[in-house]
Amino acid sequence: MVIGTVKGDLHDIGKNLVAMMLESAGLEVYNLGVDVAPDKFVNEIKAKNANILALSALLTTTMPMMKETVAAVANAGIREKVKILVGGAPVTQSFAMEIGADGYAPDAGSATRLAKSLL
Ligand code: B12
Repeated sequence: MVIGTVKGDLHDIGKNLVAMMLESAGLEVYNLGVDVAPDKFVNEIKAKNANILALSALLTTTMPMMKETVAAVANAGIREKVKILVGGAPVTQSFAMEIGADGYAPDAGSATRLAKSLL
């Protein structure tokens, strides 16, 4: 799994909790950090052959970057091979559906259950 906070956003406490929980649940997690551009996510998905992409955003102003990242994954022709999870305080289930993500979870515990159910 590849995880990161989207471009323009420097919040990482919640994202790191999600990464730690998923790692302790047995997933191989590549944490790209904060302020991650869409093409970097795409390159890492390809390089690591990841089947889950987890995106975090804490700012309403960076939520659109989640949509751009989903679009970049689709444009790279790898949308079918990766499940996309989104989260962060301003993110909702309906936003996740609107941008074409595969799932949303409100906290690290439910993110872990969701990721396992999608695999
Ligand atoms: C800590 C903090 C900061 C720190 C970040 C430090 C760090 N290393 O992360 C600092 C001081 C750097 C910061 C900066 C800013 N911040 Co700030 N920050 C916060 C604060 C107080 C807490 C966030 C946090 O860590 N919460 C604790 C963690 C555990 O919770 P969480 O992030 O929500 O994560 C959980 C879930 O959301 C979920 N989750 C998170 N990611 C993911 C991903 C996936 C895939 C899934 C499934 C789930 C998931 O699971 C996590 C664990 O349960 C919030 C207020 C708040 N109450 O949220 C404001 C807040 C997010 N910040 C805000 C703002 C405005 C800013 C600044 C713009 C301020 C400024 N003028 O400079 C800058 C932006 C910098 C940038 N470009 O990103 C606003 C955003 C408002 C908005 N509507 O967009 C908030 C809401 C404060 C406020 N009330 O105004 N901030």
